[in-house]
Amino acid sequence: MTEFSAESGGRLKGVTIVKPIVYGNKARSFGKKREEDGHTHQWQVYLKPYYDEDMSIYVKKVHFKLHESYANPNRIVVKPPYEITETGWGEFEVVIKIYFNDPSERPVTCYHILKLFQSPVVDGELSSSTTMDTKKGLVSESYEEIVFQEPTQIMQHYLTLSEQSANGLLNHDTDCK
Ligand code: SLL
Repeated sequence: MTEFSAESGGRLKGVTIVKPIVYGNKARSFGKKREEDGHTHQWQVYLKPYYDEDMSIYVKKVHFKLHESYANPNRIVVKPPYEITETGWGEFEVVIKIYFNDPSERPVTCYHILKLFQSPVVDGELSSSTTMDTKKGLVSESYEEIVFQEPTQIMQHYLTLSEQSANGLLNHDTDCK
């Protein structure tokens, strides 16, 4: 039995739940600079579960903050797929802020450098990878774990339900060795 005390704000003592996630972007070159706006690529930036679970059970919304050169840089996605498709010409940092269905759970922020061009140097970070695939185009992804320390009872319920919705491993380009 896990200890549950009202004094601790209804949090489950000693309970830790970890959710593996993947965030990143895909990009495809137009092969030329577009006349009207100078854009060169179409890209998608996204957040997805590492296992094929339904994140909407515990995620309320995902806020993608794009570069200020975009007309409306603050994009909110309230249901999966947590993804934004855009076109552009440059690389920049995307701020991905994840809000949870339990408002007492603080939002988690991830930072992703949107990649359009394959750089000649290999990524230094072990948790991220950039690959070039003839079918998928460029894919740049990071692996992360959201750690829920002493969640509330309702949050634990959401997190467990979401795990039960998982069908197994999704296909990922990040090699987490
Ligand atoms: C750079 N620091 O100079 C970066 C900025 C900005 C990217 C990249 C177009 C937006 C639009 C776009 O790709 N902005 O025109 O809607 O490389």
